[in-house]
Amino acid sequence: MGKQLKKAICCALSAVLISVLFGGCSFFSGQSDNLLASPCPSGDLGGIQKALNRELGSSFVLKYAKSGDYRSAYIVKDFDGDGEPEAIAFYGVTDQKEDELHMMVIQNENGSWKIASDSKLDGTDIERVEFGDMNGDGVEEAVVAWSIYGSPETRLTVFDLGNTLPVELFEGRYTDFCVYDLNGDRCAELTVLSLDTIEKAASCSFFVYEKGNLHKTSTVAIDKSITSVKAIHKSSADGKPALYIDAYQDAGKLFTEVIVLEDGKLKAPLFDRSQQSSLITLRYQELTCGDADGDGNIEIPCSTVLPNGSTAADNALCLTEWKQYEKGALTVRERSVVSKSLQYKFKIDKSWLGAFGCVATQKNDGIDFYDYNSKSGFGGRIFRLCAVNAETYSSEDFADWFILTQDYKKVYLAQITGQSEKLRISRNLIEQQFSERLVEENS
Ligand SMILES: [Ca+2]
Ligand SMILES: [Ca+2]
Ligand SMILES: [Ca+2]
Ligand SMILES: [Ca+2]
Repeated sequence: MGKQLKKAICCALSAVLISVLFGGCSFFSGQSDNLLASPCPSGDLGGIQKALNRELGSSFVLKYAKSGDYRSAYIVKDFDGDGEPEAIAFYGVTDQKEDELHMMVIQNENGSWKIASDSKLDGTDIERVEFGDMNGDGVEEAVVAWSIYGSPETRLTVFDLGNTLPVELFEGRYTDFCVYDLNGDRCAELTVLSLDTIEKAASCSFFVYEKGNLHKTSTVAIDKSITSVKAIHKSSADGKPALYIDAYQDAGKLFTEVIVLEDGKLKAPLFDRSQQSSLITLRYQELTCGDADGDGNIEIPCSTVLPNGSTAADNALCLTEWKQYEKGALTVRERSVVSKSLQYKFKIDKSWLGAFGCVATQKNDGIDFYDYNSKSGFGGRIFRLCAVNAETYSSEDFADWFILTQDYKKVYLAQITGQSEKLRISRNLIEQQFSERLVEENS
């Protein structure tokens, strides 16, 4: 790796870091189309920009991806596998009648950046860019998702950038997509989720590289009540690759669709064909899948409303059962009550089921736990939890509480306020069952 490259990467990283830290920098902005109006980046990134300016003058604006991991003005990567970096930049031509979207590949030749190719895309905006080696040559292809201003339709184009000119491997519509090795052959494939709001249909399709193109090899129907996708998790089920799609249903509720590959065919095992539904995982809090119990496997949060006395529906809370999909079924790995603002959870032992109720308190994202039994109903309050802003926390205000944990944002506290008929509450137990993390970081 040459000094120039290291410098370029350092610049790119520091620019991203600065923009993450200070928010306002146009380098990482999802909205800004106007980098050139802001101060030029220094060093080699400045070299890339100079190359663009030389080629295009000033009649262009850089286009930034609206979401995903690649949202900077230039993506610097080794696109052809020769060990040296190239850059791609997306830009719109401003002196045309209609906004034209282009992708430019810029190469570094003996320390100076030169335009290698310029391709016109049919859209006006970049939605997201992802990479994956789909043809197995050891170099990643680019999946460029784009849209046309004012149109709800989103499309993606897959480019092989390993040649002098970009080669288009695929182009088609998508609602969401994922680049992941779903068949375990060490090459990535493209899985495309499509919603057809007019036909009221939803499906996932699987695209595999063969002889210079991506070919659709399998499609599976999924729950058509999906209105939008919150997240697609690249994970596994039964030791094989699997996708977990967290999607919104009509009323803003989340559920999860699992996608696996069996004998080359896509399957959606949670989709009940007779009911045309996957709502077995429907939940009332905006929880996404994750590794709740820290065993390395992903779980799906499923919820049921807990007894809440006669408080307003807004203050009701759920028992969340984190279920692992394995051997064709959902198995509970952890039970917990998650605070209304999703800031912390309290793990519930199986022996507690049916013996407690919960009420959310608006102030400090609190949870009050109450005694409960099926005969006498909702009883007295047993203990309380809350999360106080670290800036405003004062120990005098919480003299009867004890601190569970704290970080630079929040102080998490608990207070024992009564006795339960069945549950043995102690400070030690509350400390054990409390967690300020809902799921492990890398899930
Ligand atoms: Ca290269
Ligand atoms: Ca490749
Ligand atoms: Ca594969
Ligand atoms: Ca787990």
